[in-house]
Amino acid sequence: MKNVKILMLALTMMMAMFLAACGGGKTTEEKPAGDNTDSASAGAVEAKIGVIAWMTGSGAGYGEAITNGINLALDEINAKGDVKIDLVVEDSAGKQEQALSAAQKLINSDNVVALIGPTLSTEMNVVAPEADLAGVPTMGTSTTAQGIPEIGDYIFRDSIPESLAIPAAMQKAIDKYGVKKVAIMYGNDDVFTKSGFDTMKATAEEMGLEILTIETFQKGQSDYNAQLTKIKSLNPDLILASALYNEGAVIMDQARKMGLNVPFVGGNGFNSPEVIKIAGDAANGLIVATPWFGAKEDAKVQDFVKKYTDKYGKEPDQFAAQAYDGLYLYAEAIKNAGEADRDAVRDALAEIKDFEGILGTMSFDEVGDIVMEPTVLVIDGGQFKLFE
Ligand code: 1QQ
Repeated sequence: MKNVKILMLALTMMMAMFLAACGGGKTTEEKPAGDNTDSASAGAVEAKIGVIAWMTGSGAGYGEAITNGINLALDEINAKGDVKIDLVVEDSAGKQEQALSAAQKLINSDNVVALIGPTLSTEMNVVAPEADLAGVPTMGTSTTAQGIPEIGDYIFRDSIPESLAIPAAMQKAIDKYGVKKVAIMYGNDDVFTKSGFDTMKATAEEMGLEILTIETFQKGQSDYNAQLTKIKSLNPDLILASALYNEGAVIMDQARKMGLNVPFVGGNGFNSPEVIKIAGDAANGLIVATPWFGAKEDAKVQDFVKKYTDKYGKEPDQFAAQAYDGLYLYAEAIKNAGEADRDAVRDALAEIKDFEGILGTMSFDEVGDIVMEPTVLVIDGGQFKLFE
């Protein structure tokens, strides 16, 4: 009994010594008086954030919306004064190699605390492993393919995964039109369009739909007559199309021109006003699911729509909204971390719960995916409307 008591006493003393050592570690980390490398003492935490977006070429409309959304958030955040963000923006041109060298420059030369982007999942698949290895928090605001946040602990996204959006859009379309037979079209040279296809096929099978044909295309293709002629001859009730806006809009235009007037269900890439700009009336009948709906009766949403429209002369889309909330999520994480340190910002980001953004109330799940509810929209009369 006595021996047990002595043992307990020794353990308690060892524990106390251990705790004292930990505490001592913390005090040595405190900065000496006069050191203002961390401006928290001056009121605002200063942080440099790198943005990689598709700014030139066939997907420049995505990058424009993304950087507009970020810049609007930047003005507001910096005006508030808790956090002072400095942005460094790089164009990836929608290309893997360019996205990767942009990331390397931002991480190693500009020494950013965190990254937003790149725009495409195809690009993110090469940037995220590099950023994760370097311990740089990275948030996709438009990357929706399966498996992006799973790349590593530093990788997050506030964009809606295809695996959530596509089944929601398909279910509504099936209920409304009594769909039984579908044709699928997808770009087989892009990570996002392939991932969207996997979800479309699996969901169609689960829902007991008959898949009449599966047709493929590539980025930059301009003629879809062969695929569409075959699809028309099979008489589907609905076309599932996994495409970026440029190819998606041309597909719809050519389909309508040959009298193929069935509804389309598209993924995230199709959810852009650029589709209406390119295809005009031929875009009517496109159904998509999105966390963003600009006509929502919500003060925060309407305030954002007004400020964005005043500043840029056009209405924001989902890409602008996700990017706007993305910078706000970082601002919140940096404020909570109290310092512009990559690890501290990563941890603070992972801990965000119920953040009120324009996309809704947001939290990250355990892998770094945002939890959100999609709304299903349809293009009708040349604009996105609620699909009911
Ligand atoms: C992805 C996408 C694209 C539509 C972004 C522009 O969702 O690549 O994941």
